[in-house]
Amino acid sequence: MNIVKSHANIALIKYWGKADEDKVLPYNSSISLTLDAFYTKTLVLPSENLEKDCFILNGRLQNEAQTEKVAKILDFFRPLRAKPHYCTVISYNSMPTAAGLSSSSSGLSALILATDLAFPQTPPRTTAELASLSRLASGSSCRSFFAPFAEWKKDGSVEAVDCPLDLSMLILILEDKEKEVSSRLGMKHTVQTSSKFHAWAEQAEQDAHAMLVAMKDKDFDRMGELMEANTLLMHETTRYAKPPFSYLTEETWDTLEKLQTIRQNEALSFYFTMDAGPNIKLLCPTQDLYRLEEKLKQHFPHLNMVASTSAQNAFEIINSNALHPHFDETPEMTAHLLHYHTDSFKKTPDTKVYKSPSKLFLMGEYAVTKEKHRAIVLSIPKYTLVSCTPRETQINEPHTWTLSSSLFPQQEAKGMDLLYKALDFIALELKKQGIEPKPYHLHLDTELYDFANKEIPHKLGLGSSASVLAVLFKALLDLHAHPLSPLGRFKLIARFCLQENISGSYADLACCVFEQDIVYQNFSRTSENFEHLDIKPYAFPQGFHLLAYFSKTSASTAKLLEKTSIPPSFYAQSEEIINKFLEHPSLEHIEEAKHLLKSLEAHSFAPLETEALKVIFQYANLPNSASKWSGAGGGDCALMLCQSQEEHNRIKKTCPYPLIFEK
Ligand code: 2P0
Repeated sequence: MNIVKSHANIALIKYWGKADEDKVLPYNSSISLTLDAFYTKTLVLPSENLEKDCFILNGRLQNEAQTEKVAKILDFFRPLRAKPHYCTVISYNSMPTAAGLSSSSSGLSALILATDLAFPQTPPRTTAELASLSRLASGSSCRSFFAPFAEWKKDGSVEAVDCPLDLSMLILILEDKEKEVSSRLGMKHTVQTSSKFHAWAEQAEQDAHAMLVAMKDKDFDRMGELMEANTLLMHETTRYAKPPFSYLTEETWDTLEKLQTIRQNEALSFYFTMDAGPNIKLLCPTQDLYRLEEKLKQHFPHLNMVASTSAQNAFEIINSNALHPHFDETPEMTAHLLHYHTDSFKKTPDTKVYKSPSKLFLMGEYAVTKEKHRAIVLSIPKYTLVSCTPRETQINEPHTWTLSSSLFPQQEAKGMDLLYKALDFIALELKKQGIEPKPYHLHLDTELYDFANKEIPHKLGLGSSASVLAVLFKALLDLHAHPLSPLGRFKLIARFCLQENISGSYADLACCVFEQDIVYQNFSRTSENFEHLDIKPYAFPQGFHLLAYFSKTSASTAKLLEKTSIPPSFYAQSEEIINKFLEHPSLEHIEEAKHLLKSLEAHSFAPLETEALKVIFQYANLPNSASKWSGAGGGDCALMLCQSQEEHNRIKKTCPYPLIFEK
C-alpha cells in the first residue's frame, strides 16, 4: 500500500481571484511556505468489488456531495473502462478541515499524488503536470508540490523558490469550525463585486516580485512587512464586496492588536498573516519558534497553538502494510474499523484489561542519555490501559490486531503509526517463538493526558510513549502465554525502539516496565547485548513528600535532546549529585540537580525553565522544600520534595498549576 503524505502551504503573498475560472489561472503570482506539521495522508485503493467510489475522511464516511468531488478527480486518472474502476479513498488531515488552515492545499495535492500512484502512466506524469491537475481542483494546492517555498505564477506554472532562510510558523487557532463562505465562493464574489479588487490584483503582483527580492536578500523583516501588508489588503477586498463579508472576526482583530504590543515590548521578531478564516499564522525564524510559542502561551492561555517548522520535502510516499485506523486494505475492513472508531469501544465479558504506570525523573536527566550514566526514575500510579477483546478475523483481513484509542482522532498519526509498527514487531517475535498470533481488538485508554481541553489534550509529560509500549507488549505477550520477566520485556521493547531509531536513554521505558522506582544505568548502543545496562530498585527515602505539578505545556523531549549540546563536565557532575543523594538524601541535592540542568540552557536553543515552571518554583520556595523540573524541561512537570508535612500542605493549597501526583 502506498500512502501519500503531502503538506499544506500558507501563502506569504496570497492568491485571491481567478483571471480564468476554467483553467484556474490567478490574477497575481502567489508565494508560499510549506508546513511540516500540517499535512494530509491519503490512500487510493481501486477495488473490483465496488459499485461506486467511497471516501473516508478522518475515519468518517463522507456524503455523496463530498464523494462526488473526489470522484471527479479520480476521473482524470482512471481510463474509462479500467478494471478495477471504483476506489476507496481514505484520507486523514492532521489539522481541522476547511477552517482556513489550508487543508485543501494538502488534501488535494495528496489526493492527486495518491491517485497517480493508483493509476500510473507510462511515461510517468511529471510533478509539474500533477501540480497543474491539482490546481484545477484547488488553486493553492499546486504550491504544495514544492517545499519549503513555492511560487505559483500568473501563467499557471509553479516552481520552488530558493531562499536560504530557515522559517517556521506558529498557528493561533481561534476557531476550528468549518467556514461559512468557501474560498472558492468568497473569491468569486470578490472578483465580481469588490471595488477594491483591481487595485488588489495589481498591488499583489508587485508584492510577489518584491517578496522574491526580499527572499533572495535573506531580509526576513522585509518579507514580514510585505506579508502583513498583503494579507490586510486581501481582507480589505472582501469588505468592499457587495454585499460585504469578512473572514476575520472581532477576536482576530483583538488578537492582532495584542500581538502588536507584544512585538513592541518583547525582543521577538514575528509577522502575521490570515487566510480565508479567522485564524492567525505567525511567521518567524525557526530558532525563535519555541520561545515565541512559550511567550504567547502566557499571553493567550486559552488559545490553541500549533508550532510548525517548514517542510523540507513537499511530499513523501509511505509504503506500509500496517493496518491503520485511517488506512486499511479492504472496504470491508474499513467498515469494521469505522465501527470501532465511531461507536465507542464496547467491552465484553472476555475483555481483559492491562495497565502500565508512568514515570517522573527525580534526577539524572540528559546525563543518562550517555552509556554508563544513571538516573533515578520514579514510578507514578497514573496509567496507560489496554483492553483486549478476542474477536473473529475478517475475510481478507491482513492483520491480526486492530487498535483503537480513546484519544482518537486527536492522537497524533505519527504516534499511532509507531504503535502499529510495535504490533508488527510483536507478531514477528511471537512467530519466531513458534506462537501464532491470535486476533484481538485492543483499545487504549490513558490517564497521561490533560483532558481540560477536549479538542487538543496535552501530554502531561509522564512518559506516555514508554508507558503505552510497556502495556502493549505486556498485554500481548500475556495473551499469548509468553510472559517474560520485566528485564526480558524491557530488552524486547528496547530492541524495537532501537530499530525505530527512537532517541533517549530508555530510562522512562525501564521504569514503566519494572513498575517501580528505579536507578537506571544506560547501556551501550554499539554492543548487541545491552552492555552496562543496570536497573536496580530504588527505595524512595522516608520522611520526604513528593508533589508533581503540570505546567500546562507539553514538551518534546526528543527535540530538546537533539537541540541541546551537553558539555563534557556535565556528566561527572550529574553522577556526583546522584551518588550524594543515594548516600544521604537531602533537599540540597534536588536544588543542585536543578541548577545543573539549568546550566544546559546556555547550550540549548529553547528555554528549559519555562515561565510556568518558574511560577511553580516560586510556590515551592519554602523552608524544608526543594523543587526542580522533571525530564528534559521546556514544559511538562515540576516536582517538589518537602520534608515537612506542613510545607507539603501549604504548597498543595497555593500552587496555581494542577497537582498530578503526590506521595
Ligand atoms: C492562498 N487562499 O493563497 C489564499 C489566501 C485563501 C486565502 O488559496 O477556488 O482553496 O479551490 O482555487 O485554493 C484558498 O483557495 O481555492 C486560497 P480554489 P483554494 O492560500
